[in-house]
Amino acid sequence: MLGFFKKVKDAFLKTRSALGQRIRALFGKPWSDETFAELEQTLYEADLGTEIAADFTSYLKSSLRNKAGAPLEEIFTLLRTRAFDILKSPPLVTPLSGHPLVFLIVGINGSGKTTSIAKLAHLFSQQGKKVLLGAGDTFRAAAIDQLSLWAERLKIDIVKAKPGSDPSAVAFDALTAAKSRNVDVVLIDTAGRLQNKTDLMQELSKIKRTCDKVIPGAPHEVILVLDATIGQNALDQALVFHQFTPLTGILLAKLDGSAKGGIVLAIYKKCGIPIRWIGIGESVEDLLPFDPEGYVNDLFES
Ligand SMILES: Nc1nc2c(ncn2[C@@H]2O[C@H](COP(=O)(O)OP(=O)(O)OP(=O)(O)O)[C@@H](O)[C@H]2O)c(=O)[nH]1
Ligand SMILES: [Mg+2]
Repeated sequence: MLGFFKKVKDAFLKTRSALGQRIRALFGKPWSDETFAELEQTLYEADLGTEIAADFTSYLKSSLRNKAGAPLEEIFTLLRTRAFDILKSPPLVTPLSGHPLVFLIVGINGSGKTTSIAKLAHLFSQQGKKVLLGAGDTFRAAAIDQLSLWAERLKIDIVKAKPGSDPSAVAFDALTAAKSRNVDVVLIDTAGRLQNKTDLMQELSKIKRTCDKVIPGAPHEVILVLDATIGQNALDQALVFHQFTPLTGILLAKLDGSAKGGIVLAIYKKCGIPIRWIGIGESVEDLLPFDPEGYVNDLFES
């Protein structure tokens, strides 16, 4: 069976094989303190972040204390076990019966929000669910057009308003329509925003409050779409968004163009937010559920 990383494109495979190879080279000979220092650097370079790099290194060091000459396979197993502990994630929220599952999709400009909404809409439609889109990015007419085009292509309902109107009002209308039309899944698009623009970040809290007024508990899922190609910056973004609108999950887009696979673990560790899906291209089929087991096995492929 194809491994998780093998399904994504060549660029990303580089992280995996490079990491496995370096660990093999480091521990394929008698190890010393220097070996562990190099391991820490290697993990850091694979974008696992300083915290994980330090944590995994000290874990390995103490686990191997009296085990000079332990086989390489044991070293990889230790690393995988440590990674699994971080990656345990809860299932998606189940809304109250009779209510649609509402997703609010957030992120910085150009991270891949609108395209990811189309992918999710396609995924849920394929599962036989009735989907409705909310064009909550009212900032630009082109954003509304882009989502409308996807709705048309996917033959899915969309609720939209004039450019410049209040995104909370769109969310209100979308959820009201969803209730009356017996929709299963609502996906609300939002305008891209930089995490340092406080007023725009507060706007997200307002959209969230509005959703809750129409459907108590909504949005059930607040998904941050992150551009995988930006590496460690993604971590800062996740933290700030999480502060303003507690996130329930992350969709890591553009993983096809990235060699920054280690960021997944760094995000879990730092924010405790599970990665739900990964984006691996520009078409609606280019979405995969994140598979922690496949990811860890492939990241630390021995
Ligand atoms: N290669 C690749 N490109 C992607 C992926 N997801 C999105 N894109 C591309 O990234 C670009 C931006 O995507 P959008 O979906 O418009 O991003 P956005 O976050 O909605 O952008 P704004 O609304 O302007 O903030 C488009 O050219 C998409 O086709 C992915 O998984 N892989
Ligand atoms: Mg958009």
